[in-house]
Formats: sequence, structure tokens, C-alpha cells
Amino acid sequence: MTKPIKVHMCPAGPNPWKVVIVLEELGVPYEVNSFPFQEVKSKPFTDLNPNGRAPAIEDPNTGITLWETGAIIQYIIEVYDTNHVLSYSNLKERSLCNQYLAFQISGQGPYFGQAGWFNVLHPEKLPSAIERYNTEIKRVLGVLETVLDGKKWLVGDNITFADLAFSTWNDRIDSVLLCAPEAKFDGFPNVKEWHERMISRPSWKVCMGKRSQLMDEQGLLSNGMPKGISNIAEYEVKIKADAEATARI
Ligand SMILES: N[C@@H](CCC(=O)N[C@@H](CS)C(=O)NCC(=O)O)C(=O)O
Repeated sequence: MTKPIKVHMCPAGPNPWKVVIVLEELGVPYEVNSFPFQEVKSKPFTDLNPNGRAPAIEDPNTGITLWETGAIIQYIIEVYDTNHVLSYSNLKERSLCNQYLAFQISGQGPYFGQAGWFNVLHPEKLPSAIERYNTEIKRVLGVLETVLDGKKWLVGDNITFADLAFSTWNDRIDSVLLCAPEAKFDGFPNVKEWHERMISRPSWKVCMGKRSQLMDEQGLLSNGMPKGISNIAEYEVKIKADAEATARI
């Protein structure tokens, strides 16, 4: 019998949920070790991932420990998707899925992350940096919009791990760009419909339910803000105060 894969994560960020949603879709047993974001760059987590970024997994079935979501997802697919529920067996489709996963981990995740950093978390507002990353979000969405024209999924006729890999960052666009949730895909109707197809699946609902529960345990609201902070202006004041307090240490 398959033993549960341990997923080490801070629940706030989008990256760990890329892995969990793939496990959920495949019905692979897993258990979550949730820890606060402030501990991501310290032991014991850095013993698993010296790069200090979440998630990392430990698979007791193979004795393998892995970090970096792209590598983790490819591993899960290779070991646990032998029936090709979220993948294909043909060389062409397999290569295309890997291509889109590579685009997600290099072109979507880091750029959306930097947009979030400069729009929300960085205590100084730097218009040129904000402009650069906001433009890049729209550019990446434009690429996906073109690829999805006349198609339900990125590769072939079925949902794959490549589609799911984009879902968690795309879902955050409103909190990254500070726009209304209903406006986050404005100008990108194919991407909007594709995203809605993914978030209407049971796996998405399970992941987001777990995320809310884990966030709640850490005193965080599901939008990532600490409890007691009700809007972005209050959050910005807190981020600035925390940055000044850290600078004084
Ligand atoms: N390329 C990494 C990115 C992982 C990542 O950045 N995770 C965030 C949480 S969602 C993190 O741990 N950030 C820590 C930091 O920024 O120091 C992956 O795909 O696994």
C-alpha cells in the first residue's frame, strides 16, 4: 500500500498548492506539514531544502526527498501517474507538457511573484519595477490566451499537470495586481474560461479548504493578511513598520 507523501509547506503561498492539487487529482495519499513562513529559511526545513523555499516533499515509498515544484510534479507524474490520468504516453504530448511546465516555473511563477513583491510587500513603491512586472503578467497571460484559442486545455484534449501548474498563481492575480477579483482576466477570455474549468473541479475545492484551515491555524486570513488587518492600506502600514523594526535589529 502507498504510504502518504509528506508535503512540507507554508500555506500562504501559491507554490505548495501546485503540488497538492496534482496529488489530489491523482488520489495519491499525502500529509501536510504546515509551518510559518518566517521559518522557511531556517532549520529544520533547510535540511530538506537548502534553498529555503516551500514546498519540499519526502516520499517514504521511494526514500526520495525533493524540492522545486517543477521537479516534484514531474516526479509525482512519473511514479504515480502510470495510467496517464494527468499526462500522456506519447513523446510529442509528453514533451509539450514539459514545455508548459517549464514556462510556468520560469515565466509565470517568478514574474507573478515579483509583481506581488513590488505591488504589495516591498515597503518602498518603485513605479518602474511595478510597471515592469505588471506588464509581464499581462504578457504571460497574452501568451496563454493565444495558446488556448479554440482549446480547452494546453496539450491535447485532456487536462494535464501542465494546466494545473498555472492555476494557483493565476488565481492570485487580483491580489498581486491589486485589482477586483472579477477583473483579473479582463482581456483574456480564453484564460478566464480555462481557469474556471480548473477551479470548478473537486481537487481545487479540497485544496482551498485545506489552505483556509491551515491559514486559520497560523492566525492568517485566506487572503494572506494577518487577522486584524482588514485592508491593503493597513497591511502596507504593518509591512513598513515590520521592515523598519527589522532594520533596527
Ligand atoms: N521555484 C520554487 C519557488 C518556491 C517558492 O518561492 N516558494 C515560496 C512560498 S510559495 C517561498 O518559499 N518563498 C520563500 C522566500 O521568498 O524566501 C518552486 O517552484 O518550488
